[in-house]
Amino acid sequence: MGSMFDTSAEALRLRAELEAGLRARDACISPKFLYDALGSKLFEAICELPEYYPTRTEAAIFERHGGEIARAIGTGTTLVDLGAGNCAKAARLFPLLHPAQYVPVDISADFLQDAVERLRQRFRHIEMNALGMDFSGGDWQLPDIVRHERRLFFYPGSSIGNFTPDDALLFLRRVRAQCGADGGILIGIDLAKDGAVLDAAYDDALGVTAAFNLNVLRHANRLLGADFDIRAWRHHGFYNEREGRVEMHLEARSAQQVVWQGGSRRFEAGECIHTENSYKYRPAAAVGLLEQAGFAAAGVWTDERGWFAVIHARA
Ligand code: AVJ
Repeated sequence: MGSMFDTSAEALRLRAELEAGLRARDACISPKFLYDALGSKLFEAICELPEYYPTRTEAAIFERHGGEIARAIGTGTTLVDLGAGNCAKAARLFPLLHPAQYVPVDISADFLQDAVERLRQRFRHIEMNALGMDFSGGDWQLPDIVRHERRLFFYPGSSIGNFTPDDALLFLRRVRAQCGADGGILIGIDLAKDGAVLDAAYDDALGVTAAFNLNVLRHANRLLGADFDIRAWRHHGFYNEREGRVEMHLEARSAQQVVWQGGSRRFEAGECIHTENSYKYRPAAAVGLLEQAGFAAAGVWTDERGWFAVIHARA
């Protein structure tokens, strides 16, 4: 019989990436590893927190300007939902956008399948094709089942913030290249704001973000057969003003040796694993990034506090 690990090429690649990050002098784990089944649920819980404003603020923008946004885009698109998660954001747009095909894409494949199964019952007339895929690298491509006409890439929630600005540009160029005729992007981007608001949003009073961050070690234990002791690590989430980004780290509470299948690493007390960057943009910089990627920004909608922007750009 097979080993206890998934041996598909994709799984092997993910394990190699995870291991390389753990071996690096400045240890890091890509934020995509935050989203195993439990991680996706913890992120859903984060979105309910009073301190975590992005989801709520973005939803309010769609609530208030959805009609106008939908008129700018038009109906009958191929809606490609990048990082779809529970598909709730896209589902709220269905009654406005009436897409011809819905293509949710997420690295958390099982979580996504469950969500799409439920969605199919509610919207029987929309063709749906879920893709369990990692689109964080530079070489991803949509398969042929995705219609080519009028692709609208939906990238909400400021997930773009996980990329450095340079990588965000490469990512957006990749999206731009796959838009097809009359395509575009509808993207949600978190905006630069007061550091105290950001600090609270990424280090909440309940400790849900701490659990979300620490859970990446459980995921690593499962993927690599590692023996991270979760209790031996502490969550940090804060705004780094100089870099214009929120950072999440896990700090070793004590010196320890972590062992996994085929490797090990010693961490000193106080040593950190960098697990996430979340870049915050000024509106002009966000539009500039889209234009550099070859898009033409067609509409920018924000909330009254100017905390979050939804941007529609044509390919
Ligand atoms: C899903 C990447 C947009 O950066 O705000 C939430 C993830 N990390 N709390 C973000 C996250 C900590 C989130 N994104």
